[in-house]
Amino acid sequence: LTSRAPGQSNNVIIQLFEWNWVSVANECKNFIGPAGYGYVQVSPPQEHIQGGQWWTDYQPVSYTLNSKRGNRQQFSDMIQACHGAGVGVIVDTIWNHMAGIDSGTGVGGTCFTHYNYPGLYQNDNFHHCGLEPGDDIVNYKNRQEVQTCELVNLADLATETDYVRGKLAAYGNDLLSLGADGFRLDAAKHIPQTDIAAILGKLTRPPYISQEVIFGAGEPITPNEYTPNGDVQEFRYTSALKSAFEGQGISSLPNSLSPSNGWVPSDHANVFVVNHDTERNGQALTYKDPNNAYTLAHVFMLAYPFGTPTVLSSYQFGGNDDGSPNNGNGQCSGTGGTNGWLCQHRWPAIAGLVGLRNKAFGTPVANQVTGSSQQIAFSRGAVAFVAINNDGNPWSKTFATSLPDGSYCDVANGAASGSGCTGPSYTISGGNLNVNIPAHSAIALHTGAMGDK
Ligand code: LAG
Ligand code: CA
Repeated sequence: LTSRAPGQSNNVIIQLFEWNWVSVANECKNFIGPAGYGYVQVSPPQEHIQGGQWWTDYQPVSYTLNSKRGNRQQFSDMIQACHGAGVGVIVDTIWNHMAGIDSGTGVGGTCFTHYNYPGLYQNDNFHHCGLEPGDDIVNYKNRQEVQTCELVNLADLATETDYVRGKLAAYGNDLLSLGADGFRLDAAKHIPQTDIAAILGKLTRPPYISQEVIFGAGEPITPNEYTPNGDVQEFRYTSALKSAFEGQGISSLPNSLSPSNGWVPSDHANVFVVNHDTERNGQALTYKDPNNAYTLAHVFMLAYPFGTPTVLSSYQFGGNDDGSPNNGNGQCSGTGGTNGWLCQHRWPAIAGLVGLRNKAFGTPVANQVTGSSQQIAFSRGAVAFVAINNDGNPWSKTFATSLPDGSYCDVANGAASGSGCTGPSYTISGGNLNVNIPAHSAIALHTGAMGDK
């Protein structure tokens, strides 16, 4: 699948966190393709340590495609099924490290110790940075320490060596041979940018790349230095959404996206309201937040043109370590999830705004207005209009929209269906929308979802 690339329309990614391969394949066909999403990002497919926690997946023990999510055949079938539905597959790929535990047997039967993976890596293929105790990273202000010591005790690969680069590229090429379209490079900050570039240079074709480089104030390693390799995840976007929706105000969000802010530029930024780590560490809005802020933040992310957006689709959890429900079998029902799954990608406001984003692709923001600091509205060219009211009071106003006159379905609260709408509809007259927007809600209209077709 090469017709869709980030930077083109239909580029929204869904992170299907912990969904097994069979369930991803089904969901690509049943919903994701028809809804106009561009990609799914799937959990790491390589063999990993045993255990019930979700994070076992981030402790590789071999590059055999045997994981809790399924086997090689199921992984390959999933890619074909998603491609058949017009959806690309981005693979969460771990190039920085192997396991963190001292020894064990992987889910595919591979026996290993911390620095010995038979036939693959031995002691010399790892960094031993010499920091006491345990070689763990402590000081993020020290570049060499961050890249050659251990991230939470995970055995750190010597990515400067040809041997290790060859193994990592071979793994990447295996994924590509099965049709993978992109890689999310886990812990990219812990690998020098030039090491990643060297590994990418050994690939048989260039995949879409999204690198996890978490910005830290005062740290020497910056997200921007990784842009020569591809996209970089901009965690400052996640933080900005959280603080804006939780009090600072959403009316000034567009200012924080200006090119002068030092963030990864729009054409290299991969952004999200939340990912699987920030969902657990308090650094992002989550499905547990009150007042609809989580959903409204998605409306903003999808409507306002900045970066390549990823929508996390996850599951309800109590403890931070809880693995996925239902044996990893992702399940949705109608406009939501079932059996513990949340299926955020099906929520009307999120799926509806993906349609709006695709329709508005390439059009500029116009008619931007604010009310209180928690209210913002704007149109996209002459095809879409969005108003977000994160205030505790209603927002009553006549908005200029630039939309053609007619009746529109509100895709933040329903969808077009046949000749009508499943939710509210609004009339544009003389290009204007006269409306009373309730507290903590949004309205989204576009020419691809008219109510009087
Ligand atoms: C990532 N990005 O850089 C992932 O997004 C993140 O989810 C991964 O951590 C991390 N890097 C390593 O790939 C996750 C959990 C950690 C977990 C780790 C390895 O957030 O909590 O660590 O995966 O499984 C766990 C224990 C640690 C222990 C470590 C090694 O929580 O206490 O030291 O395993 O045994
Ligand atoms: Ca490293």
